[in-house]
Amino acid sequence: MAVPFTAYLLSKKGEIPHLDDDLIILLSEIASATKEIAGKVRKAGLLNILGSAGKVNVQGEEVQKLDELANEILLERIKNCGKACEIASEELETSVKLSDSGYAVSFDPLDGSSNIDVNVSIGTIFSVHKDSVLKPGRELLCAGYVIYGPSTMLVISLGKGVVAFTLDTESGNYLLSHPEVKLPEKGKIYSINEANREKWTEEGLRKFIDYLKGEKYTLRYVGSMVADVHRTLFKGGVFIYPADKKNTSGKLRLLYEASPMSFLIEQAGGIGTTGKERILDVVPEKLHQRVPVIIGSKWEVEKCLEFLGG
Ligand code: AHM
Ligand code: MG
Repeated sequence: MAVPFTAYLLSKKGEIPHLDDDLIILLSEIASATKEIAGKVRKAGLLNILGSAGKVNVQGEEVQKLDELANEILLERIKNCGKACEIASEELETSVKLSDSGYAVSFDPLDGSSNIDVNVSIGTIFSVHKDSVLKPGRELLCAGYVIYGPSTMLVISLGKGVVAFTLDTESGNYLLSHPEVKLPEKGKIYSINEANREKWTEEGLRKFIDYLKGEKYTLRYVGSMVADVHRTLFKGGVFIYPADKKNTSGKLRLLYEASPMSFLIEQAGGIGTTGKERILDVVPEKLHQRVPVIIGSKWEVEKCLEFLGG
């Protein structure tokens, strides 16, 4: 019988020193919130929750109804469980401060907004720091994501490797399905929005992508970071969202996307870099800071850095 998520966390208490009862309660609550979101995502077309909410968020992006709903579900659940001192969300301009110390949670409630209306995989990304969200990724206690795909999966790291759970829709439990997720040292896939090629600021990046083509790599790009990183974690290769003339620091947010995903990729044996420094070493200056992202298998990321001259 596969192990349910909370039972798994309880079994790891001795092994992972920072995994105390409060963190277990918090993570179980986050998992539970994502089950509620998964339920809404599955029935979205029937509940009149597709389409735009008619607002623009702090990032200047159009808010989808499901973005808003997922944000409310996570926010309420995390607040009510009483274990968080601060909550930061990609959809909120400022963080919600609840107390001076405790667990600080950052999340992107529904990543891959452009795919919501077309029934393509989307996800939730979350991470936990001690006391404040404005800390570098190397100090994370935990990071994870849930992918709402053909099956709903919860992928998480507590700083000792990566494990994955699959939602059993019959029992309503996340059950341990992948006890050890390891990234292949080298893959065959690159993932980047190549339509922006002429806008990329680094000539070395264009040369790197041409090199991969010469090496017979294939391109996969969903446009949901969760889906693209999920594939990269399991199959290897590289996912890139670079700086370009329009987005001079890239598009992806350090706190909600780059840092948690980099934590997971590193914990699975890969590398995450901005092209200039390790993503997990970037000290956030502000909540919605963006960074260029190059993450994936060791071989491809190191090769990319060679092309970038880093
Ligand atoms: P979102 O959080 O508003 O959904 O934006 C982030 C998404 C990522 O999931 C994805 O990697 C990227 O935006 C895709 O951007 P683009 O359409 O420019 O390729
Ligand atoms: Mg996002």
